[in-house]
Amino acid sequence: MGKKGLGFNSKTIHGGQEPDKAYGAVMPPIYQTSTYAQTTPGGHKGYEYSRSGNPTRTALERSLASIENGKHGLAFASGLAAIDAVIKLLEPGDEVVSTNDLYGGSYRLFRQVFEKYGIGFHFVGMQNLESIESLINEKTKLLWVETPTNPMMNVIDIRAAADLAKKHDLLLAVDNTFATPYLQRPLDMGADIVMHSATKYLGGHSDVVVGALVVNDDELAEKLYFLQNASGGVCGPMDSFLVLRGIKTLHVRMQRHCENCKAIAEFLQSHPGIDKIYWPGFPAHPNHDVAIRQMSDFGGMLSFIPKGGSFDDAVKIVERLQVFTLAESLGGVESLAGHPASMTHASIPKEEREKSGVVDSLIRLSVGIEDVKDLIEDLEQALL
Ligand code: P1T
Repeated sequence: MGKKGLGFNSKTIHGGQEPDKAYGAVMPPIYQTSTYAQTTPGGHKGYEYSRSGNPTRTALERSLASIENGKHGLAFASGLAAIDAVIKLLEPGDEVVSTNDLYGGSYRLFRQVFEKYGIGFHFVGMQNLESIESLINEKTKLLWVETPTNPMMNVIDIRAAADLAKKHDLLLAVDNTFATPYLQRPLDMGADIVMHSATKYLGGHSDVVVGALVVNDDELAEKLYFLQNASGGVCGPMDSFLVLRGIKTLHVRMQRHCENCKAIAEFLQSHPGIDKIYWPGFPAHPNHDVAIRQMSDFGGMLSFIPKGGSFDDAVKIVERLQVFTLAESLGGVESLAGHPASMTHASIPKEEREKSGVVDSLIRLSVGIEDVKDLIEDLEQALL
């Protein structure tokens, strides 16, 4: 049947991949080179300079396109470099409507970098389509959706957002970092651009910082490729190799992340020291139905608020954890705990942050793939 009709679990391993042409290496070699010999000016074998293209990066870009069911993949130096390229598609005077609950670094890039260049941003709770639509005007060019959101775990209906984008002739970009294509494939649901911090689940081992975009449209791909090369925030060959290697186990890791996270969500729900838990797998989660419709499971992330709920209470809990590491980032094999108000979301003004629920006592967990009993025991002792 060839490689065309492969299922997702086979695509993570084979999608877009071929043995290396030079010696048949099964794993893509790390072409650690900045440049390529030419026989005559312009006489090269497809690569001339590693900002414009590198065979290891191409291997990653093909894999990314394959797992997201897209035509074109682009790999960047970080998730933020990938977002930067998307916003550079716009012109001064254009506007973006974005989720109000999103990674603090994305918010900082929008507000503190691109607003200076005359691009306007509106932030809104996107669970309600009317609230998105009320912000759309003739200047609006892009909907920026993160789902599930970081860190409040809201789930946004991608198909509904795609319908809205089509109706108003807007681009729809979906940050698929939390879900990964194992759980949801936004291009299949009508998105124009899917974005990743590949630093997280795609890399999967907390050893690399990489970003990704995947699109179907040839013209859009051409524009993004131009920006990738012209601005230069490209993914290096070693990092490309690491993410490719990570992707090969994405499906088995995600399965365990989801299982462990569910067990921890249920443990926290039964714990008397917990006030609120944000995890889309609970039937009481306000977007549970959308999550069931568009995701194949609920992922490895959750957030919670301990009873008492002060900044200091939350800090004491995360300091007591021993198997969970207190650290920024997520999506690695090891479990991490974070305190968004002082860490990942500190660049969002307190007033803004609290409007979307990111209060001082919120704790975020990236549940790893360790023995879940060890994770639960760790939380038990930290919550005392
Ligand atoms: O860190 P970088 O690879 O540049 O990706 C930025 C980014 C974009 N989108 C989402 C949803 C993210 O979570 C991130 C990075 N987030 C963290 C570092 C964090 O701890 O939340």
